Amino acid sequence: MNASSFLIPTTSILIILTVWILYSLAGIAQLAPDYEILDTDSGVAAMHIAVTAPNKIIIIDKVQNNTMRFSDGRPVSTLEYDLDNGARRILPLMSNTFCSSGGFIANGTLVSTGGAEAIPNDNYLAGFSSLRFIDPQDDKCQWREDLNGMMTHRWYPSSITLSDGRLFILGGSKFSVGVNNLTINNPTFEIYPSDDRNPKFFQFLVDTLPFNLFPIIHLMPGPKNQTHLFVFANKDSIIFDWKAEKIVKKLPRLEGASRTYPTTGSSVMLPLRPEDDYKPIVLICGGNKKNNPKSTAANTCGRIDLSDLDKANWEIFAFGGLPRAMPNSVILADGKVLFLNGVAKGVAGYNSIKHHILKADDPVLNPVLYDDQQPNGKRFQKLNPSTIPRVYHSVATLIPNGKVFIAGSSPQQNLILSGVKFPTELRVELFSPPYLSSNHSRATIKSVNGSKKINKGPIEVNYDQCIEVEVTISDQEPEFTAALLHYGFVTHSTHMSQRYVSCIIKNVKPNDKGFILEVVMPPHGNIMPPIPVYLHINNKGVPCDSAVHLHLKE
Ligand SMILES: *[C@@H]1O[C@H](CO)[C@@H](O)[C@H](O)[C@H]1NC(C)=O
Ligand SMILES: *[C@@H]1O[C@H](CO)[C@@H](O)[C@H](O)[C@H]1NC(C)=O
Ligand SMILES: *[C@@H]1O[C@H](CO)[C@@H](O)[C@H](O)[C@H]1NC(C)=O
Ligand SMILES: *[C@@H]1O[C@H](CO)[C@@H](O)[C@H](O)[C@H]1NC(C)=O
Ligand SMILES: *[C@@H]1O[C@H](CO)[C@@H](O)[C@H](O)[C@H]1NC(C)=O
Ligand SMILES: *[C@@H]1O[C@H](CO)[C@@H](O)[C@H](O)[C@H]1NC(C)=O
Ligand SMILES: [Cu+2]
Repeated sequence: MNASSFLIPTTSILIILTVWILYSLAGIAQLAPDYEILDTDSGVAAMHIAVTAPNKIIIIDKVQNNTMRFSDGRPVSTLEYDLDNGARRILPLMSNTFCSSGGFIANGTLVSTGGAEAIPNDNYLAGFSSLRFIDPQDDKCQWREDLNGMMTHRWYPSSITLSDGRLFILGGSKFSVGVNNLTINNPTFEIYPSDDRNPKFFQFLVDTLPFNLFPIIHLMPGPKNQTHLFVFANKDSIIFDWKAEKIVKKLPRLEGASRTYPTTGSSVMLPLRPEDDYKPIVLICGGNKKNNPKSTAANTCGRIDLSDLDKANWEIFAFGGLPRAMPNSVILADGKVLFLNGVAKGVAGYNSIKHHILKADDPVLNPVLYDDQQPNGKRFQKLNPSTIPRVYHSVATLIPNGKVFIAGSSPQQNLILSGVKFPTELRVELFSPPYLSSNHSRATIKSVNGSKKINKGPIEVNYDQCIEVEVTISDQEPEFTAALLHYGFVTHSTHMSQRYVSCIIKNVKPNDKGFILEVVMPPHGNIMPPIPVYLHINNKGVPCDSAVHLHLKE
């Protein structure tokens, strides 16, 4: 071997080593398996999202200068995104969706509720009292709008599907505002559909001013026919009977930070499990003590067990060691909760370029994973960071393959793609939670209740019904669990109607190809409302490769 032929490999090894060291220092090498860029341009900024079919997500923005245009050049504000091939189908709307809520109703229709002022230049009407309907069962579905579908103006309201499959719509203000106040507050609720055209007064949203937009609502799990909701705003919470229109219980204050807009935290109803008698436990994490861009975000969570309302009280503990405002909270296929996105400093609201005001800063790039089955002190695990800051107006949701769809971040009044600290983020990421790097095999669902037509529209199932689920798997000794998930309508850190219900598996029978599982559906609509859901089958905590779309019916 002569000198020069020795030199070349040494040089290339050195280059490779240097590159590797630089990558490792930047933390990029270790990121690779967890995050992938699904798309570089979501077409519209992802302010609101809802999974509407196994491979479809509806993305709703406000009216702004989005990259996706109609043929006449007007900006698009909503579209349907295809997870399989990135196809985007434009969904025209008449009104401005900034910023709305939404949820599914019993017939499977997604309803979007409320919005903001007209944008005459782009030919959009005011959406303050609009209801918008879309039937995702239909491949060519388009929005239908009723501009006066709601009885009042609602900007930054919340919605949740009730046990009877109707939509409960709560609060908001009558016009756009940075912080809610007595003059423009809308302390009422209404239910869709309903013959009653009077909004109902809701004192709690007066008592919780000013940090009470996008209030947190969870459906109490029953018993059957119960009409109770958990409602939280600012630092306070109540159990409210929507039928009797009465407060059932005022719960103790969650001391520390405020947790709703603009001091925004995030909340989930933890997984409901038949073996625990569907014990309702609510978790709320993050927020801020002060409505101040310079204020460090809350580094605590509150957890409250609501199974005995007289004893219910908040347990307060550290939020995985990281302060965070504006987190997203995504319940994963194994029932753990992923908190991601958001900032360590500041609050929700628009930055002002003109006045050099950043409402929020110090993006938190590491998700934290919460496991309620662990003892206090061991519940959180910090995960590898993303490289993409996601501040105000970012979203995330579980999708049927067990990954997490992450999009958005849009903290300026208008779409701005460069020249500012936090430009509008159009990149879409997929995050693979730790369960996807496990070595246990993933099940494949082959049929449900005898039907092989899976994920070609939701399969109807009934409460209490025992359905046969046929799976194949390479594991000879699998340990299955089953759960129904509703992924919810996501905006402003509020994951409306998101719900996880584990299901009893009565029997597992091997057959020639795999196994037949007898899975029992939940008993009634307070456990899981009668809407489209996804059935996830896990093996040793590892999700199946694709959950199956079901529609729970009475
Ligand atoms: C909208 O974006 C286009 C580029 O996509 C730009 O040319 C135009 O000036 C923008 N309009 C406004 C009002 O910001
Ligand atoms: C579901 O109900 C909504 C609202 O009542 C209605 O607009 C829609 O057409 C219905 N969809 C189907 C598929 O029946
Ligand atoms: C409430 O907010 C509106 C909109 O910003 C503002 O015009 C009004 O003066 C405020 N009222 C009070 C009492 O602060
Ligand atoms: C629940 O309500 C339905 C219809 O309103 C009624 O038929 C049923 O008996 C009720 N069940 C219970 C447990 O109260
Ligand atoms: C999976 O298996 C590989 C090779 O056998 C091993 O190196 C790795 O640590 C395993 N991973 C987990 C999460 O158990
Ligand atoms: C499920 O299968 C059972 C037995 O074949 C049948 O009686 C039932 O109607 C099916 N349920 C649905 C919702 O298709
Ligand atoms: Cu907003």
